[in-house]
Amino acid sequence: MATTLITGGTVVSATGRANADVLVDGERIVAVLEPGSELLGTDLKSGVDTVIDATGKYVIPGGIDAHTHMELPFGGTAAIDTFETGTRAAAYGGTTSIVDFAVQRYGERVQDGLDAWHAKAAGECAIDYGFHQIIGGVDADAIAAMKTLPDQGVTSFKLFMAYPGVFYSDDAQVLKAMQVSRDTGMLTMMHAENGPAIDVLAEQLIEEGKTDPYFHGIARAWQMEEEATHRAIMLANLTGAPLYVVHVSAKQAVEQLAWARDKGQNVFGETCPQYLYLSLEEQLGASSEEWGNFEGAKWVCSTPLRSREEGHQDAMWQALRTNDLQMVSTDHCPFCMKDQKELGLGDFRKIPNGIGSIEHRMDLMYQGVVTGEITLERWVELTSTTPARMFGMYGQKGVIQPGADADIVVYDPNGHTSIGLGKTHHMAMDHSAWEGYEIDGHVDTVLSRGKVIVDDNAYLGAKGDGRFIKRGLTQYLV
Ligand code: DUC
Ligand code: ZN
Ligand code: ZN
Ligand code: ZN
Repeated sequence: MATTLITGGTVVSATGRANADVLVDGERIVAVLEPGSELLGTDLKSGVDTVIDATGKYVIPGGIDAHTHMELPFGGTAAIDTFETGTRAAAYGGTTSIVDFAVQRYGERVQDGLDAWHAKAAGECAIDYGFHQIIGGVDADAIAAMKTLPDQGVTSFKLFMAYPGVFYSDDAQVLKAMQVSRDTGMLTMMHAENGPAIDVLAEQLIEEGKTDPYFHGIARAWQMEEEATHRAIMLANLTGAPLYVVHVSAKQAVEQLAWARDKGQNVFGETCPQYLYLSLEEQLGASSEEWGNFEGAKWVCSTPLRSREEGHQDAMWQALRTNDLQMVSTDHCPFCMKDQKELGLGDFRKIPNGIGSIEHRMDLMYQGVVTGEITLERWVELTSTTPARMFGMYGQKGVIQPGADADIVVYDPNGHTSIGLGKTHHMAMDHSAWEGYEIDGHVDTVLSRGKVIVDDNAYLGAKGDGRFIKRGLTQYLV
């Protein structure tokens, strides 16, 4: 097996940093050594196949994006990144594992949805991948099928309190699914927004002629997120289900999570880069020659962007510091403006919801280190270590230690990354939600299970490198 020594760098973990060399043999890390260590009396460097010089750079466990939607069917179209394009873009950005959402839609069988996702991903991925299961209809068949998922390495499922007629579960269905979560140890992931109420508000706005993308965020008011988050917490409390709330964006929703956690309930939450950096005010002001006011459609996602004046973005950073939110995922759900987002010209309700960020999550969160929002160690924790623990992969993923998969990123704090079309954009969308963002850091080298797949902006991997990750139960509860 080929051996690689990553030498001279600062190895960063969730709990500290140290100058150390990392020795890789085949697909695994075999040693983390004091710099200049010898093996059988000789300098290690002379005995290995490849030496990667990481002097002056950070050596971190590869990023884990636990919330992605390759090819998600939505609003009469489908997310534009395939597993091939989406995972390659992830690799460029220092993400070496994803957990994508297999979809069961109304009227379909759960197992068929999961099988379809395996078929889409197998042989296509640049990096390792796991699945959560979206449950689109909680009935007796679905409940029986859900109980078989942990043995298949799918240890979490997602319900939607939003999107009536598409993915929506009512409270009765949520309750029944949470009972399965309690009985099996599977994590209940919740899209917490009051969908039926949002749909009424949206319809009223359209009737008033308020059709621009900005009104998407007005209809999806923070009260709709706070209320649904509270309801999910109480149903989880009643049933004893462990709860993970996805894409938290409202400061009031964080307050709900903090309240439940303070009482000792097993409640967790993630936010996404868009809720840390982008705002409703910027969406209102967005305009371009090509699209006019419709330019704001590029930022239509759910939960929506929130008002900066109301302080939601500051509250998200604060929650990441205080651990009221535990991790950052992208909710990568990319749609082009042309032919996709433009379906909602004249009616914001028809804009496919989603932002593509899989390539930029590690950089965008590193910028939070540069600006002093989070520490270097917290960066690693939020983007890799906690996702691994939360979703039952820790030890294999999320850490640099002997025995772990050699998923490693060499990150250059003195490098620079300019985000935008024609620059770092390897996702399939025809625009970037992050156009013009400048990052004071750079992903230099990416190893996936010991293989260098990105080096100096060059992709050296191949589709099919990535394997399915059979996940265990969340490691937060045991
Ligand atoms: N939110 C999005 O922005 N896109 C897909 C689904 C979702 O909940
Ligand atoms: Zn969602
Ligand atoms: Zn999502
Ligand atoms: Zn560089």
